[in-house]
Amino acid sequence: NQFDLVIHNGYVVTASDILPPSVYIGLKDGVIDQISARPLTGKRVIDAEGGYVMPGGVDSHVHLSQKNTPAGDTIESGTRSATPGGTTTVIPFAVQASKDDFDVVSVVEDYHKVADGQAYCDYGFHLIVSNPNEEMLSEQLPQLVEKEGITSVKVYTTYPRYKLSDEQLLDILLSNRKMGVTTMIHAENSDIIDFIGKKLEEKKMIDPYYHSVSRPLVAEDEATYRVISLSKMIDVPILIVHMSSETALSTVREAQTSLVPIFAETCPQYLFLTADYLKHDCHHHVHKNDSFQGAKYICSPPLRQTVKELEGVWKAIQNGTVTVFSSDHAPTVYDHPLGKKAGLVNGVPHYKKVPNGLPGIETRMPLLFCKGVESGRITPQKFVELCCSNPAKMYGLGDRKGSISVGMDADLVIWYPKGKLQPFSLDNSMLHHGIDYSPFEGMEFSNWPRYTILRGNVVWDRDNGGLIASKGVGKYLKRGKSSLGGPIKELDEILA
Ligand code: DUC
Ligand code: ZN
Ligand code: ZN
Ligand code: ZN
Repeated sequence: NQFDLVIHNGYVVTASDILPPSVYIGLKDGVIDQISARPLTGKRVIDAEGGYVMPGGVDSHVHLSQKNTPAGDTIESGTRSATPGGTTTVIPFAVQASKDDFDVVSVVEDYHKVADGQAYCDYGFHLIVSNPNEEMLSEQLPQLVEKEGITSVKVYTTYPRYKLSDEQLLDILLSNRKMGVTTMIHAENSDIIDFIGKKLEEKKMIDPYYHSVSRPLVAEDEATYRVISLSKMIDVPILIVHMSSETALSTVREAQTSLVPIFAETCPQYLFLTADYLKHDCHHHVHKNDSFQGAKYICSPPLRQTVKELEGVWKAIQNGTVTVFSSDHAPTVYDHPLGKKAGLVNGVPHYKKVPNGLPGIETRMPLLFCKGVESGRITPQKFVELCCSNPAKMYGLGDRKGSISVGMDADLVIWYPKGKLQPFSLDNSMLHHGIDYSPFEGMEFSNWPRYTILRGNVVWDRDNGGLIASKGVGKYLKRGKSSLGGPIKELDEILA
């Protein structure tokens, strides 16, 4: 019984267990065929040398080839940057970019055309809804669920073009409840942001740094409380994306304690970066002499002010409030007239004109591995739960992605044994995305994915060839419904 690939001599980690290095994993025809206490033989054998063997990462929040982001990463360049960072599945967004475009079925078809044959890892699509009308909710969305396996939508409480009213949010929450669709919500109070924005404008406080001032914690706190209230009313699960506030996370935890199905996502930028990166007079060596470089760190919600605030997010990771750790990879090229430099008009910087978002697909797992697992803040199992298993289950991929179990896709990451890799400082030239910087440049890494395996094939071998997959190996994933909990009560008869 010859396997295509056998992996042994590594600590095999799932969200619940760590198996000893004596275990052998036999891969065949793209799936995990056997997990054995006795030796297995294969056409190829990888000795993990005592490193961790983990499921391939699932990055369930990335923006690739998005129509409204011309200087961003494409499906090709974004997924090229996925497997070298341990991620084997991504879920980017198809966008209802115009409020009048209710034909979201053709919107998704267009995204398929752009993605076909381009991906280096497996992918699905979420749908961003900017205007839910009755007909779209009752006709187009059910088609996307049934035919395309698009079982999640993202909605916004901010940005003029995307922002939904509370009534619109209730409409889509109810519709999603009836279809078993997961709702991702960007929660920031847009009136607070507009109000402060006007004051800053009057005072000519418009440098990149003021982006963070214009979007205070209270904007996230209020909107989080509000969307949880709306979710309670409908009794439907929601996942609040890219959370950055300890107070908002406490509100999530209270809701979870009272058994309301609220899920929270956070991202590396809210654990590792503070707002001083936005200032041109800070002392990070990466900023050199360009006073506009703070624009590289503009994202929403913004980087928070103090390390104490980052600690609040760490607490929510450690105590189980956070369900999903994603990158929110939403980059634009810095030195490009439609990228970050769009915020420099005739040499004058204006934060409002800077596209929001950071690159981070490739650094998501190495950052949390080095600064979470190796530093002892979280267990290896917690890491797998946040980066692999929970995002797979949340978005209807739990039967094939995010764990190491017989019958599941053979997507695996093998890390270096502790101490084997000489710690190094990150440089953008080490990354595989299409972006001319990383916000994490200059940070020290003590580990990195040594091998990444996608459906049984080694696609990343750091020491022998690097990225060895060709584009097009990634396949579209029709997803099922979330297995992470749903409504807890009968639907109110007024809503039925
Ligand atoms: N929200 C995201 O999810 N990504 C980038 C910017 C934003 O506001
Ligand atoms: Zn968002
Ligand atoms: Zn700096
Ligand atoms: Zn995003």
